[in-house]
Amino acid sequence: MIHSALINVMVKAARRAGRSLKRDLGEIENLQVSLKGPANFVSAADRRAEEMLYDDLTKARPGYGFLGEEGGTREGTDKANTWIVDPLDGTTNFLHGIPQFAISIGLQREGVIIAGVIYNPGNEELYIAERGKGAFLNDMRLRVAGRKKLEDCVIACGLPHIGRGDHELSRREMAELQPRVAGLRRFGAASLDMAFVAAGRLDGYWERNLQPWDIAAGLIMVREAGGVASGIEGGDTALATGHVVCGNETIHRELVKILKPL
Ligand code: 2AM
Ligand code: CA
Ligand code: CA
Ligand code: CA
Repeated sequence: MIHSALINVMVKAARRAGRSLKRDLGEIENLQVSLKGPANFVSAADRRAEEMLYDDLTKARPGYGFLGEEGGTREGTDKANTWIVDPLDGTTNFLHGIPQFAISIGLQREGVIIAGVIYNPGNEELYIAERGKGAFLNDMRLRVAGRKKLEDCVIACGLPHIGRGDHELSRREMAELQPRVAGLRRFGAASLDMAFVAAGRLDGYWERNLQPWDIAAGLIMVREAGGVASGIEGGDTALATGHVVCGNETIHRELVKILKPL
């Protein structure tokens, strides 16, 4: 599979940052970990990976803006293009040695996400999407699952952390969904949840109170795999609101129907 020069830049950056995360994973005991807020951990691994991504992406595409979880906004001279980067999505998993974490890189052009790369360095699964060109997992073309009945579906969700989000709302969501699906899952890395939807491993996923870097790459991944990704109310508002729901067209519609009124 031959990808564009742009995708190659993103993949190369993701792989280098991935090697850094793997080195750090080997020594999690020695990593400096601090709290940004309740249950909101950040480690030297997150920061190191983000600086590598900033350096590589900025060197390859001088002038592009950069929005990263740890460093915030770094404006570029090119106002049309912005990298949206999570250097380590699933930090809590990472710090517990649970191999469900990823590097997530999205490229936003004139307000639209046009490319995404999600890379899990633990199992070397590399997800790629480019606008109009499809989504791929290690060069295999991806397609969302085809299940049409919620009762056959495995759906993933997010749960609010201590001190964040609406816990009562989350309980109502669970109470509605749990009895209607084949299985509910909570993996803890938003980018990979969306990549799993793109790959047809999960039939659907929803989560509230996310940030642009959690979902930028995931949104294009799901869409390029033929799925629908939206805000909870069904419009193209996920990046703006931080609430996301996705799946194939039917399951997405079913999820919105249940979640929107709650
Ligand atoms: P992170 O690991 O990059 O912080 C899982 O529910 C998602 O929420 C993950 O994508 C995770 O991204 C994010 N997350 C985890 N803990 C968080 C917290 N305390 N506050 C905000 N976001 C969090
Ligand atoms: Ca974080
Ligand atoms: Ca994240
Ligand atoms: Ca992160």
